[in-house]
Amino acid sequence: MPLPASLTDSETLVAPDHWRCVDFISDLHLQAAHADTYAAWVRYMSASEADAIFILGDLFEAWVGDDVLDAAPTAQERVFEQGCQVVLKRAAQRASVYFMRGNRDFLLDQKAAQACSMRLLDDPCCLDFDKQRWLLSHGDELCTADRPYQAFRAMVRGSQWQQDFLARSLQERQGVAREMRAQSEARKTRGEIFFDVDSDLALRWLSQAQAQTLIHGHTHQPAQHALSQQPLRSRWVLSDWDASAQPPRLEVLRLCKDTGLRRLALDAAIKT
Ligand SMILES: [Mn+2]
Repeated sequence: MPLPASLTDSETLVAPDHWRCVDFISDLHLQAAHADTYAAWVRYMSASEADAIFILGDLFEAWVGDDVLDAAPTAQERVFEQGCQVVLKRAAQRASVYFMRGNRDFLLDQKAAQACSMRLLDDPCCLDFDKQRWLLSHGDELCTADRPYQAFRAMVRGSQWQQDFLARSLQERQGVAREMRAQSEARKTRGEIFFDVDSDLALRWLSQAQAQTLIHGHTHQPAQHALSQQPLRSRWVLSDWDASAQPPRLEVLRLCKDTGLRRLALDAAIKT
């Protein structure tokens, strides 16, 4: 499997000196129907102590095109989309907010990013912070054993498919997105095998990027994996968010100059 083009002429973000802490979150799967998780995210975005917030994909359960921001068909959806926009813009006044597309919100583009004051990141990309290089990715591209998904991904990331899809009406696109989610739920209920990140490929990405640590989401399997000792390489997996789970899953991965990487529960991550 070749390395992604974006890694070979890799986008590297150099953190400004004054940044002390940066946060990573992903897989919030925000949607109008899940008010609790949305409310928790609003609390987090309005009071995080970090200098920068990196959203590594699947912020939204679905994103069918940037026109949802001004043309969502139902009042509930309009309130939700516009609420998200306000929350992101406010957060961007205090911190730098970065967004990388996930497999659910891969259609979020420059127009919405600008309207929400987020800076779009390539997947993968590098962050130089605290004298180290960190490799950031959503993570779905690394789950190579899931061949049907990789074929689907290659199709929907192509410009022709996206042009055709975006040419359809908003209602039609939402119908397609609902169908895709139902299929994915059905696969989960049937207990189809769970695919994880390919460790060898993760190591190759790291060595190519000359980074020590990969930070990604997507698999909803929060953990820290040692990939190699010499040189020291590891990957940290972000948790998904679900305020209704018992116990609730609302976790932030914070990287600070003095303390390195730490997982924080929502209440520990915000100013009170
Ligand atoms: Mn995902």
